[in-house]
Amino acid sequence: MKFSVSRFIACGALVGATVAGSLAGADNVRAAQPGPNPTSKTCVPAKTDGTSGQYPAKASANCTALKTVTVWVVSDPIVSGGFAPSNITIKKGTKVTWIWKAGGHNLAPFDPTIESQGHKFSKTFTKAGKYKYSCQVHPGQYGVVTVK
Ligand SMILES: [Cu+2]
Repeated sequence: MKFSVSRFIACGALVGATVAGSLAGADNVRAAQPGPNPTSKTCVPAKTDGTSGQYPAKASANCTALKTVTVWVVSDPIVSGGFAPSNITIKKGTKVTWIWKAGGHNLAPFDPTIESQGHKFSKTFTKAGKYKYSCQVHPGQYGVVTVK
């Protein structure tokens, strides 16, 4: 499946690059344009995620039907960095995996090292609560996980 990642401009990467990519293993990640999702119609990024902020997005993506959720760490033409989806609601026991689609971002406090494109970090949330995180490189790059 081919999709354009031109909206997700990597720090220091080519603008407008088109890549062939597979979405295998991701329950909720969609390509740059929304499309049919086999597992969830609600656990999808906000339109502002990766395009213009704000972070986290105002509306929380309902990911409670999923046991694994993937969040992309992206760049953003306005904020410089973003998450997609940046605001998710999950159930206890759900494993969230962040995949760096662009380099030069971190995930404080979960994974505070600044990482390159391709890096992955996973965390299984076992307690209810609201977990805020951010990239310390880019002011305004925030995300939130609400665990019910
Ligand atoms: Cu960042």
